[in-house]
Amino acid sequence: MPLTHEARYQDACERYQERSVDPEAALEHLACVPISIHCWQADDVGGFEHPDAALSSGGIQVTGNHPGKARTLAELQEDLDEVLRLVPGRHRLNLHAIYGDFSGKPADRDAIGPQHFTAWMDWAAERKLGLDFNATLFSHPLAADGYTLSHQDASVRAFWVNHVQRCREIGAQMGLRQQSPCVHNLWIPDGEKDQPVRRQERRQWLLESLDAIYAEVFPAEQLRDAVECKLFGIGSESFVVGSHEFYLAYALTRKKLLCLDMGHFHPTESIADKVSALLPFLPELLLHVSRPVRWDSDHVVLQNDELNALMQEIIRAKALGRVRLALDFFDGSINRIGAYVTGIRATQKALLAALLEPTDRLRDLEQHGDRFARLAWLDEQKTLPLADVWNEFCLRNEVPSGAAWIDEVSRYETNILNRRG
Ligand code: RNT
Ligand code: ZN
Repeated sequence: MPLTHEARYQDACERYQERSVDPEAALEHLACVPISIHCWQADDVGGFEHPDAALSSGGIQVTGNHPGKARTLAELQEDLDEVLRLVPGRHRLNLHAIYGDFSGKPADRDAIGPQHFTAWMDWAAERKLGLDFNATLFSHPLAADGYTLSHQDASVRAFWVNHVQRCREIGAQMGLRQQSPCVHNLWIPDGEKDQPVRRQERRQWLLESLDAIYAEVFPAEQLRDAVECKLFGIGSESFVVGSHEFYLAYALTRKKLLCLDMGHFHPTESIADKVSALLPFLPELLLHVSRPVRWDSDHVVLQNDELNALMQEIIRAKALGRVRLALDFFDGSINRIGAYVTGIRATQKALLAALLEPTDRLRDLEQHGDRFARLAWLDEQKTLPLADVWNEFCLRNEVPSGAAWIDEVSRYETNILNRRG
């Protein structure tokens, strides 16, 4: 007779309890952590400004043409509803400015306003989802030469300053309506393929643009501002204006959130280690959970060592209240809904694994200098029955447990995605 899930969960609980870990407490904790789900995986960062818009000129790239890409706001919402059916917990939706409701009345980036996002605000309210927001400074003629807020032409800089100001207003409206602060994140593609000589001027222009953008102050209950650094991108291999040092200094002096994207650092550089290095100085961090593979920073997230280490550091620092989790990946070569669900569930599993760590015991061993036992217990932890606790979380949240969601994604592909033209 195969064991029932109940029996397995019971057994798992006992095994964690032997290590002084309470799985029930971990599940309660996990239920309170929203993941800000990026809107841009379902349509390859296309947005709705033009009927056949494709990601362009942003130093980021989507590859693949798997059928069923969302082409309209309605299709994207349909896809997101399917995603939400397959992931446990209550989450947030992270919108980019190019995803507004522009039906019939196109608006340039410097002319968008909250009215273009009423449809999303209604949609999110019905589902009790919080919204986050991002200005879009790519896929636009005024970003085509690789510079936006640090452009040499003051009128181009002013255009983009205006855009980001409008985006912050939209974010503040969202925050007001949902009674939970909207995180507005700013990433710009500015940089160059080959060795510029005006690094200093570029960074000075960016600094001035940012100060102009943030001159308007919104209540913290409505809006939180984050800035995102990067090491390099496609076409910005030699120089990125908004580097880590630049934005770290900016966030520290201007009291902004720093956004750390897991794919924006040197390949062997640990983002996990940055959590405890930055939190003594910054009020909050925003994380872009992603998976770098060679030159790409945006592969579908998996529960790998990097992700586990990141979650462990957040939990060990008791910093969940000060670290916001957002996703950032896009893959057009596989079922896009499957990509979403894989990444969201992987993020939650890594978080659960960290919540199930016998941290008190490990601390104790460390304090007593028993480094061998600390190492051994850390590795022992990896083969404990995480899956049974995870399945319990899924069942309590009425979403498929185990691998059952994979068939659901395939069914959605047959019934919905393959019928899109
Ligand atoms: C790009 C940044 C940025 C984007 C999104 C679409 O390298 O990671 O966060 O991925 O804004
Ligand atoms: Zn990012």
